[in-house]
Amino acid sequence: MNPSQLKHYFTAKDFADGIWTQKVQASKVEIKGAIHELQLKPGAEAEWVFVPLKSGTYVLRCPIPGHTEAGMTGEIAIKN
Ligand SMILES: [Cu+2]
Repeated sequence: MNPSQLKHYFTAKDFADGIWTQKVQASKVEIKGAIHELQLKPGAEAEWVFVPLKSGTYVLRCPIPGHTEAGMTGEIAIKN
């Protein structure tokens, strides 16, 4: 969910290679197949259903200039 007035990206290098995407659901559209990146426009909401394949810790960030520096980062840990 992106509750702000700006668009944001959700980019996690390597993360997309370590999962199997079952579907991405947004509004009335369901997308199936390999997904590597989502862009959420202001107010947008999307559901990403996936099966993790590889365990590891992946860094995610918003690559828009200034956003990573402002702390728009995170971590996804997949454990098995
Ligand atoms: Cu951002």
